[in-house]
Order: sequence, then structure tokens, then C-alpha cells
Amino acid sequence: MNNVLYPVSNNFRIKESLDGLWDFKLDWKNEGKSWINGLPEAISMPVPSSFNDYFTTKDEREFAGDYYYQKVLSIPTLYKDKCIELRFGAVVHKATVYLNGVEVGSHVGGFLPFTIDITNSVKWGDDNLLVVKANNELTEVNLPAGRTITLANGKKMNKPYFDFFNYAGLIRPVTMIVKNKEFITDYNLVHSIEGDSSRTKYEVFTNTALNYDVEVKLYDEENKVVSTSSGKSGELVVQNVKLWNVLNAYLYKIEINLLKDGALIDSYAEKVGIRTVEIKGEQILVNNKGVYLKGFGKHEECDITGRGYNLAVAKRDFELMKWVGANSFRTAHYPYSEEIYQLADQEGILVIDEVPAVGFMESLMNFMDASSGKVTNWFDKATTPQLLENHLAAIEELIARDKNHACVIAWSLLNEPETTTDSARPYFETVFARALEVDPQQRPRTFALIMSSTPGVCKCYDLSDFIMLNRYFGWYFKGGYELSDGMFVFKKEMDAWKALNLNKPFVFSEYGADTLSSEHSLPSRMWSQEYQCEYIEETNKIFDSYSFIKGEQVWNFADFMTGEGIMRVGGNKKGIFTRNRQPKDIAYAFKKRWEALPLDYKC
Ligand code: CKX
Repeated sequence: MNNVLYPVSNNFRIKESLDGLWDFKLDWKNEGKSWINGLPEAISMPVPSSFNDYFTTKDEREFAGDYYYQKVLSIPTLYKDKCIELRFGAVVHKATVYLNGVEVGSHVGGFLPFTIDITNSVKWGDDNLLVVKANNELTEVNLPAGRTITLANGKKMNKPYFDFFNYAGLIRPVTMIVKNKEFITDYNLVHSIEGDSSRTKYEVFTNTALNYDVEVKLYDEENKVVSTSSGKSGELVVQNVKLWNVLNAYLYKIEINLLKDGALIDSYAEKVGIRTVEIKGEQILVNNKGVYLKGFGKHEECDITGRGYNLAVAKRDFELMKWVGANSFRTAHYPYSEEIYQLADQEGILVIDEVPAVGFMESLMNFMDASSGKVTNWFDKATTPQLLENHLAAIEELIARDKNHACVIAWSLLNEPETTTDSARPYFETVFARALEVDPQQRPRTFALIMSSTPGVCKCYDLSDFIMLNRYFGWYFKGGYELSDGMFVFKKEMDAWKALNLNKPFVFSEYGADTLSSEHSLPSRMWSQEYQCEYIEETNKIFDSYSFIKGEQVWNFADFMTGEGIMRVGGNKKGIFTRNRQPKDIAYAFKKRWEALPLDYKC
């Protein structure tokens, strides 16, 4: 049963934020078992946030293992006949939750919400001790993939197979939800457009199988009811519909009311946009009109709070995206905070929503091996079935959470996986089938192809409804004075794709060059702002010369933190903006290009 609706307060629901200072403790010596009844000598830790960058010692910042959070909840007797749930926005990467010393639930996966019903474990009218045992160790069966090693000094260390810092913590809001014992758990919407009206098929789900009455209303932005329906499934028809359009969003409000014997027992309301998405031939269609994607691969992270929920930074990011003329982004390499999708819904920004299936190359520096053609037999391991199970669960949970967002136009099911061995194929078929099965809107599915997944050797690209390429000709391959050779090879690859006549759109989901905002050089040198501009200018020429290329999402929106290494000076510097969200020179070039390219460029 999906039960992760975004928390709301209304006549039937109370959401109480549990954010703020929690008690916190890292479990260095594996002694946490006894801590479920209370953390000894805990320190304070802000929630939501990543804990790593608060610390001044490296051992704490790099900590790998179990870590604990604790909070005392006072739950009034007033709620005794209610259902009480705890909802965690995201806990990295695994969590087990204890209330008053008793395990009440657990979750695997660090970027998606989970809800735990604690009704039967509550001490009413009293203090309740909530302890979360979490774990940030990377493994080859969890998403994202990596491994955890033990150093000679006995300390554990995470070794990501991916290029972003493994931030940990209670990174998203924690909420206590109070509601009636019978309630709405979920709903689905599927839109179609007929002339100037729309038809939205809906389905409402509840936590018990009893036969309730359901009323559904749709309000316009003036709060006027524009459509009503009843029953657990039905249709909402809107005449003279105002569609949700790219950079021109219109949001209706859906209100779902649950009645038992004629009396209202629950209500849930949320803003929704009405739009269709489809891939037709070489076109990406939104509301039956072709669109060209302009935007970014992003990360959800910033200085100090790490990957912790930071609405202020998210707001700045949207302002910058609008300023630069972008219309889309990919949530590389994991699902972002729910509020980011709400902002995208409001701004009319298109989102390619990514599952944290990254690191499926078994490479400690994925960027080093990417262009080398390394074959890893990643999907041939004895542990692959366990990985697949976790991957499918992540797909189901992502779609359960984000399926009703107008901004989400596609699911990205993997980033830069190994695709060249026979065993990759059945794995891919299973994850692609599952996404289609669980998404009521049957959105397009795709994955980001690493440099070495080329037309001749990749065994999986045809499963994508549109093809996403991560390409670094002129950076990881033939950079600097060899840029022209890089472009020659790039063109050769694009010609090979063209020759396949796939009749599908292609989107560049990554391309970029590390650039220090402090570095200027005439003539250009790699890492200088001048080189980033040159590289992008040459790459754009390739994009502009193939009609089937229907989008460009540069890597990355902003500089971001990674693990330490000889290739990373304080993180990945491919940002168009600095980590502090200020423009590099290239941002002005993007602004010029993207403001000039029409939305239906090459459509
Ligand atoms: N793609 C050649 C995945 C991203 C990395 C990016 C990079 C790689 C490139 C692979 O997570 O940050 O190295 O900049």
C-alpha cells in the first residue's frame, strides 16, 4: 500500500513538524544496541540536514557506519482514538525506527519518504522516546552503489562508485501525522486533452477495504469549483481547460473527500497541473506540442547543510534557471526533496526524475573508467538479484511519490550503468517493465548512457523511450588543444546513432568541463573559464546539426562536493554556477543561446 502523500493539515489531519534540534550520536564501536532506550552523551544535531559538514574532524565527516538520532515526542491523550504516523522525508541510506524501545518500522533507500504507523506503540498523554538508527554504508546491493572498506587503523570508509559526496543524516523533514483511523492513502491521475477540454481519470485508495463514499472536486486558481465527481474511481472533465504548460504553469487544486455513512472522515487536497506527455517519433510532446529541453543535470546539495533539505537554495536555483532561460532539469542522481517538485510544478519546469541507480560500473572513479570501455560484468554477480529487488523497490517508491506531479515528464531508471554484457539486458528489461507497470500515466522511461555505451556495443539503449547520452568529448576524451579531434570523434558517434534510424528523440543528459571560477586564461587552457566557453560552443555546433537531438542538459547546474581524489579539487567544478550559486562566464553564453532557442526548436 502506498501511503506517502505529502503531509497536510486540515479539518481531519494534523501535521506536526518534528524538525529542529535532535540528539545525535555516531556509533564508532558498534555499541548502539543499548541506545534504543536512550542515547548516552549525545550531541545536538539540526534536522533536516546532513551531519557531515558540521564537524571539524575528518573522522566524523567521513564517518561510515550506524548513526543515531533521538527525540522526545509528547503525544496528548486527546489523540487516543486517532491514527498516529511518523513520516520521514528521507534517511540516508537505511533506517530502523524505535518508539519507547520497541522497533516500529524500517526502511531501505536514502532519498524517498516512508511512513510508520505508531498508534499501537504510543504512551498517551506522556513522553515517548523516538530513536532512529540509521546507516550510511555503501554496498553493491544498495542504491547508490559502492563499498565500505576498513582501513588498517580499523576505521571504516565509504568508497562510492559515483562522483558525489555520500552525505548522510535525517536529510529531509520529519513529521508526525494525526488522522482518523480510516483515511485516504493515495490517488492517481491520468489526463487526456480533447479540444479545449480535458478529461482526468482518477483513482482514490484508502487504508481499509471498506466501501466508502468518495467525492472529488477540482478548483481553479480563483478557488472556483470547475469539476466534480464521485466514487473511488471516476473522471473529472474540465471545459475551457487551462493546461499546465512549459514555463507557463496553471495549477488546479484537487480535493478528495472520504465519507463513511454520509459523514466526512478524511479530506486531502493538493495542487495539480493538467497536461499530457508523450514521445512520438523523434518528438518529445507536452500537450501534443514538441519541446526542446534546455537545462541541467543538477545535484541537491550546498555548502554546510550538504544534501539536507534547503528550500532557500532550491528557490535560488529556480530563479537562476529562469534567468538563464532553462526549461528543465534531471534530478541526478537520486530523487530530490518533494518541495523541489512543487516549485517545478509552479514554475512550469520539466523534470526527468532519477532513481538512485548510479555506480553500476564498479568503478571508484566512474569518470575515469567511463571513456575507457571498461567492462565490469556488473550484472553477473551473485548479489545481482538482491540489487534488482532494491532497484525495483526504489522505482516503485519514486513513482508512488511523484506520479501526480505535472513537472515530471520522464523516469530516468539508471545513470551510466554497464550496458555491454549480455546479463545487462534482462536486468534492464525488468526495471523498464516495472516502471511502466506502476506509473498510471505511463510516462516515458530512459537511462543515461555512459561514454562507453556506444551504438555498436550497448545492449540496452532500445529500451529507452528517448535516448539520454552523457558525453564528454573535449573533456575526459581529447580535451584542450585536441578539442577539434574530440569533436570529430563526437560527430562520428552521432553519425553512427543516426545511421540506426531509431526514430526516437535524443537528449544530452550530461556534457561539461571542469572550470575554476578563479581561473582565466588567454589563450584558453583546460580548467579556465575560457575553455569552458570554447568547449560548450563547439559542443553546441554538434547539437545543432542533428535534427533528432531534442535536448541539452549540461553537467552541472552548480559546482558540487565529491569524495577526495586527484581529479577533484574541492569537488566537481563543472558547474555553470559556483557552489555558492553565482554565474561563471559560461552562464551568460547559455542565457544568450537558450533565450534565443524557441521552445519548439527542431520540432
Ligand atoms: N557522469 C564520464 C556522472 C556524474 C559525474 C560526471 C563527471 C560523470 C562523467 C562520466 O555523476 O559527476 O565526471 O563530471
